[in-house]
Amino acid sequence: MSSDLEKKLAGLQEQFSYAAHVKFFMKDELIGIHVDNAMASASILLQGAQLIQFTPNNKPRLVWHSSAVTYKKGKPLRGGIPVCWPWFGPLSSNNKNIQALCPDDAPPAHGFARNQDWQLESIQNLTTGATKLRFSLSDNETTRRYFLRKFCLQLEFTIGTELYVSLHIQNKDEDVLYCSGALHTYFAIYDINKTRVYGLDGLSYVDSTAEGKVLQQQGPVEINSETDRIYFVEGKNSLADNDCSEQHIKCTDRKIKIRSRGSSSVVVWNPWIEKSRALSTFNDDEYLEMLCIETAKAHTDYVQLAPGATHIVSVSLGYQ
Ligand code: TA6
Repeated sequence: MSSDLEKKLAGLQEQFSYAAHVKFFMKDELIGIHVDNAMASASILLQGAQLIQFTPNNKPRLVWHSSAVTYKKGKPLRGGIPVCWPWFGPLSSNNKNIQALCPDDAPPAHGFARNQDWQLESIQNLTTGATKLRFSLSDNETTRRYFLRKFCLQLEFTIGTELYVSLHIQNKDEDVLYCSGALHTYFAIYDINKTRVYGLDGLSYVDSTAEGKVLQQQGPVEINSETDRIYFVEGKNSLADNDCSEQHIKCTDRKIKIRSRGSSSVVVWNPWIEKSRALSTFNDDEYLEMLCIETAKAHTDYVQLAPGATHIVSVSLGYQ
């Protein structure tokens, strides 16, 4: 454990000594916070403000991560809810306005937000028994290498019987900010061969495994090969209560409800057999127990923010 990390850990423990049901931890090169309250448990790393597990009390783990993950500074972790920002996927597959904001010739896949240390701003023990945490990331010397805009990201988690996550993206620059991204949630499922995703029937999707061909979903989504799709849910960009997109994952003994707001695109990903073998920090057979359903602003559903404006993307997930 390096002395800088020890000092940072001790500083956080002192700063947040008032908060109940939380404990800071160190895992290899990373610091995280573990929440264990009357409703659920969760673990969130400062790097990427990345939640790596969420388990409602007396229920199976809901948000999954690979048992092969390593906890190395600046290296993305495969699992939990990585925050993909300021672009989704390879920069080259994004709108030209987003590409124009990145001067670097080696842009990281899914942007830099998940590789940066975020600031833990606040912890609240709510009267409901849930725990609310807020993290922030603002532009800095490193981000300016990859992105020519001033910004402030705020990421809020409410750890209760359900998990609520909201990402606030604020343009702090004098020029328009273009970006894309996703809350790239990895769900723990019982068996991919017995899993169906409902709520996408009839929607168009871009099939990333078929050179971006646009197809239409017929019935529930079944996974029986590498699946990497961006579905488009029309007009779900406001935060109005009734204006959310909802999907369900059904798998033998489990039914998971996903409700997203401020997002008109949903990514469905499972690497299946061959890709699992090629992926780093991912075991060959782990495709059987995970499925990504991602609340996104991806492809043509990207964000255009006037100076000072904010866009909010949120998702709530839980067992039905
Ligand atoms: O969300 C689907 C996807 O874009 C896949 O194409 C695959 O690359 C996955 O994300 C994982 O990305 P990562 O950069 O974490 O390996």
